[in-house]
Amino acid sequence: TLQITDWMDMIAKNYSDVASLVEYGKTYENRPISLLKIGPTTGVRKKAIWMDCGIHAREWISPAFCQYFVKQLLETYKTDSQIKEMMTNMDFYVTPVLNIDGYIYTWTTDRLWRKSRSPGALGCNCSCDCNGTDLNRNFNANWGTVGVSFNCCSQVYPGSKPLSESEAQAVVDFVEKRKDDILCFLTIHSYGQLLLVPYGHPSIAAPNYDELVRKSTNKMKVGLAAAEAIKKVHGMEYTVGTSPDVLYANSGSSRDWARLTGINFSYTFELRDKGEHGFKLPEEQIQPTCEEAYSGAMHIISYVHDK
Ligand code: ING
Ligand code: ZN
Repeated sequence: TLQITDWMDMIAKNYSDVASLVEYGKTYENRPISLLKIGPTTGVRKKAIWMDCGIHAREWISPAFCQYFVKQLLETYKTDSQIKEMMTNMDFYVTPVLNIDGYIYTWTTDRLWRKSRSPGALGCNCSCDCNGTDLNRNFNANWGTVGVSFNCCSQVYPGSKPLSESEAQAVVDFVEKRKDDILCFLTIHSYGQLLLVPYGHPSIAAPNYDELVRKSTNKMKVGLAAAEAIKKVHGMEYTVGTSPDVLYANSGSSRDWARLTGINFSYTFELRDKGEHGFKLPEEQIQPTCEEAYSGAMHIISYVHDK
């Protein structure tokens, strides 16, 4: 089995007072999809933070970050009063690897695999391995309109219909049920050093775009200030904006879906680097990348908590 699965079991066992495993779906190859729910049971209904990693198989720094994030929370909440207060008021739902089938495939067969592992569209055949749907094009958010290809061999094949993939459906089922409580939705990718806000579609704008990126009450900023917080750690520059602003338009992303469903704060993190090593980020950069991203994520999380 996946080492990360063993690690999740270990965390739930060793921190059973504040951490538990929740299975909320199955992958195409029938592996359980689980998250760690972090936060003490208080007897009152709590707000929550969503974080998922490993929606794209080859972006290995992403699952590493989710594990770092969980470890930091659990190792610091007893002594750090701010983390303790946040954990009292909010649960953290963290999925370290969403696309488990694809992730395993990157270890066994093809290091640069991106998509799920389900068979493509009916009648999809070519000499290459054309399995898989881009899970970050499969959500119900302007599905199939921009930044996709209906060639099933494409890396950005959006699937035969919205939510054709069980992995995407699992996220929707879990989040929909709790959407009134989820204050922010963070989905972690690599690479590019970006903090992306809704929407990926060029002709729609989030009503709170200004707050997501720039300014708000009390001169606090969210996106740009998160990028500042990241820079303070190891000097790395992260760019903040929508996908069409910073790179290219896309549709069907989980970030856009989360914003459309009413979660006001929805961000994609694109971790290191800017392309020098790309998906094959050197081992010595894992720790510093996690440290800076933690600082950026915590800026956003404390903002939505205090708001
Ligand atoms: N990037 C994301 C993707 O789904 C994205 C997000 C979209 C970034 C458009 C920039 C522009 O393609 C990765 N790395 O998966
Ligand atoms: Zn990605």
